[in-house]
Amino acid sequence: MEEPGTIYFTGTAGAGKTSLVRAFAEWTRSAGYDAAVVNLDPGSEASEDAADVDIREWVRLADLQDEYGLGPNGAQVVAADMIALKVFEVKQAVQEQKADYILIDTPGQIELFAFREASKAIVDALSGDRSVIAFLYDPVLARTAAGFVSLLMLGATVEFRFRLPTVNILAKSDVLSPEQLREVMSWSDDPGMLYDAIGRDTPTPDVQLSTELFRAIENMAPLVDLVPTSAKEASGLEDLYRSFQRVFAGGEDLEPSHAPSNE
Ligand SMILES: Nc1nc2c(ncn2[C@@H]2O[C@H](COP(=O)(O)OP(=O)(O)OP(=O)(O)O)[C@@H](O)[C@H]2O)c(=O)[nH]1
Ligand SMILES: [Mg+2]
Repeated sequence: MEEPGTIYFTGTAGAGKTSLVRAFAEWTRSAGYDAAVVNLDPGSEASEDAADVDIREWVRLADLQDEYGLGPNGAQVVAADMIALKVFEVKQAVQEQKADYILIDTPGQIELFAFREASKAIVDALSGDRSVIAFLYDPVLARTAAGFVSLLMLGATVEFRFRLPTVNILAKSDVLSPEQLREVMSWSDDPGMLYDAIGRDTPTPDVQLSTELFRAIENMAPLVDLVPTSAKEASGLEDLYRSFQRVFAGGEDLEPSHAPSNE
């Protein structure tokens, strides 16, 4: 059997990860593939029935808060490390699913997923050759030029941490008007449009971007290749599937898109 495709859905709090995982699982199943949903968020308040493998079976945020008298943030940090101790159990439960696609929902607080060593250990343990990060752009942030640039950098940081190819997604695209959607999409096609929009948002000369920073953005923006999706309207899911397939088909030749080339 071919190794399953493993997809980590990540993005800022409330970006739409859980909703997109579910909508994409439904789409994938209706297209005739087996998709297993894995919840890695110990603080999730969603029903446990929706996930095939749920970290809350082993680590639950509310229990940690009660047990150790921790606040929500402290408990998240402890939980992130405890998840790493359960990685063998999680991996076994995931393998038992025998699915074509493993869709992994990650914790709401992206810094816990992106910056803690424990998460790297989990991703290393669960990832095979066919693994990808799905990085969600929250449209509320993405629709301003400054927010778009921040997400561009955050996405690159996540990619750099995990060294996995990344598919960038404009989530909840239904909340944007057609004009807003066109503008946001133009920023990843044409860095000049992004630069103009940054200038419009920050007209004071001393807060203009330095040439060096703009050069970095100019190089990064075209690599973003945003895929607009909406879990609410179940739109863009086929395009998303194709983007994942392109990454999986690239196999070993595919390097993280922001990695410096050797040429
Ligand atoms: N309009 C619209 N709203 C959405 C969509 N997807 C999610 N939402 C709403 O956005 C909010 C956050 O959605 P979630 O799916 O819980 O986002 P999340 O990234 O998993 O959130 P955390 O795990 O708490 O970080 C909820 O109120 C959802 O109803 C979408 O495609 N369109
Ligand atoms: Mg969630």
